Amino acid sequence: MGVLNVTPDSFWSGGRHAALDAAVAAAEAMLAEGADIIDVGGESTRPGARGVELAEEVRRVLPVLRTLKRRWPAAVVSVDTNKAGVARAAVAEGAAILNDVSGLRGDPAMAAAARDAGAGLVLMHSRGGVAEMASYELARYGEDPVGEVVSELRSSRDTALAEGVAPAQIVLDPGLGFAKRTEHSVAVLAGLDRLLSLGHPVLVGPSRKRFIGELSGGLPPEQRLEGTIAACVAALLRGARIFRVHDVGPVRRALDVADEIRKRATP
Ligand code: HH2
Repeated sequence: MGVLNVTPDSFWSGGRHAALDAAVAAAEAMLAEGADIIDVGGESTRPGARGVELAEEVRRVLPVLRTLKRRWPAAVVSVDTNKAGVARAAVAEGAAILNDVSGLRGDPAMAAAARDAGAGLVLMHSRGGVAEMASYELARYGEDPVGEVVSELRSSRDTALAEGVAPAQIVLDPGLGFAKRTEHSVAVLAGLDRLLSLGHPVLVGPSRKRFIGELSGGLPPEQRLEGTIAACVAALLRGARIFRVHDVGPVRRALDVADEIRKRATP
């Protein structure tokens, strides 16, 4: 899953494509490099980011989505939003997946939007609102952080099911770096089997995040590609199947090799 941020303020400048032409060119490059999904997002969750009004988010996301679907009708496009209004407008333009970083906490109508469209629904673990969810403010856990993440995601999943979303529509994401210090992101990756036990495919989004920098001795975002690849490969071997990344080519090449070995490994 290639990240296409149509925002002026996302944390990694290499993933920011606010102008339509730049966004379409970036999507074309990611598709050529082997992306199976393009994830279009119009609202940054970087710590302290100002929330975006519905109309502004629609204005950012829709023209890009429309252009992508016109140029590549078979492309699978997801929309990274926690607003049901954006989600409904996006599926009307051909988005196949709704990626909700709030795990249905942001807008209770999101599940119905996924249900009515028959769209895929990514439920990511986070805590708090947009401005604080990617900070350490709410990274307060007891003895079993992974257990807390799994149980909070289970309740998001149960809300989706209660709203009539089919189990096969749902993908779960531990929300790396969201209300998680480095130790918590590492713990959820190491304990991915506990999330998989809920019975849904798992998506991970480690791309160039702060925990990767911290684990590599304090590197800035531009030097976090190798760490990103390592996290994706480790997650693949722990059962993740969708990888949300800025650098589609390098990650795809690494995962193709690792996956071949995984498939042939003796149990
Ligand atoms: N991470 C970000 C945004 N959306 N969605 C899912 N499912 N999983 C993630 O880990 C995830 C996500 C944050 O990264 P990015 O989009 O690069 O930054 P920003 O929020 O600043 O636009």
